[in-house]
Amino acid sequence: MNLPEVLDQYQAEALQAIADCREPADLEDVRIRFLGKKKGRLKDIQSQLATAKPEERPELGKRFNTAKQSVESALEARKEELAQPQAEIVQLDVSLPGQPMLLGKRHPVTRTVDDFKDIAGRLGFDVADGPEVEDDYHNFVALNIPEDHPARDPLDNFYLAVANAGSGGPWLLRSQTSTVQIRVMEKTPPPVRIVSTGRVYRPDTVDATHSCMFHQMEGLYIDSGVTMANLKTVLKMIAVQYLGDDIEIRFRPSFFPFTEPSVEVDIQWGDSWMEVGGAGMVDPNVLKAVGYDPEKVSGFAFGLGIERLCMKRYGIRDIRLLYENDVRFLSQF
Ligand code: FA5
Repeated sequence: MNLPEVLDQYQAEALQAIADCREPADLEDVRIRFLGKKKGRLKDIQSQLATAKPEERPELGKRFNTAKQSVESALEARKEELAQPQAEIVQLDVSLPGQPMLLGKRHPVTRTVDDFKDIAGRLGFDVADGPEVEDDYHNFVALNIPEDHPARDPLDNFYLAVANAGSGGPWLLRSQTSTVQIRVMEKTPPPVRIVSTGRVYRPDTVDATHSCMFHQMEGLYIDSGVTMANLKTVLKMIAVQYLGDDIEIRFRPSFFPFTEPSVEVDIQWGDSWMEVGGAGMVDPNVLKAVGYDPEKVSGFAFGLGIERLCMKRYGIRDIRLLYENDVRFLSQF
């Protein structure tokens, strides 16, 4: 056998012997047999190396080192393997109490959404749903928002790259839940009494009270003889049920293209006020767009910002805390 063959055989036999070891003590025997300084097999090979031709020696030297290293690392690896199961057996004490399972909780925004649905349900509102990817018609046109209105500006909306593809576009991530008013009225004759909660998207500059994604609850009540007094009463009842009897709520005259008259709704926020929603009497043009007769029915609509109401209830001063996914913060609620 020439030297490379001897090395191959040496390596193969050593690796097999290592794999066969069942105890750390067996491993030590194998180490002595193959690597031992005095009588180890390596010793023999080393002496053969000395007699090799000088020009073959560097190559053979390399081969020798590789074989030696592979045996050494196999020994080391097997040593760790053999140590492990034993350690596990020693560590496993079946009488110890188990690790407590961490139970998840509902996110405060989810809780607020659920609370609002409950409150609205008790006031006689059904729950409706609508898509987050909307077409231009439901987000703007049917809501009486004309082509040149600033609310349609590409800088104020997340238009989608599929704009104009297929029918119905341009498409965008809805900027308000008012879209659901239209979707419900399109397929339901009056009377209608619904709320709809969900995510909306706007490229607003993020600060303590603004996020690019937030939630709204839309409300819509259409029947004969619905008045602004009904709207104010319903909003006050929702605020009191969610925030308590002593909540101060204020209505400010405002403008929305789809309501006339329109108001903005504020709640007490420290020494000042926080805007939490918009509302008003549904504009006759909107009623006409869905085929209702504005001479026969009237109604109110409102859109509340869920996060801001949640922040008021739980004393959260910055909306960003709700979306940082910090379990230490979220587990407090
Ligand atoms: C609207 O979105 C109207 N659709 C509301 C409405 C519905 C009016 C029905 C009339 C009839 P506005 O843009 O003001 O209105 O938003 C309503 C509420 O959403 C705000 O009062 C605020 O509470 C919340 N909101 C608006 N922008 C943000 C934002 N970037 N981050 C968090 N909350 C926001």
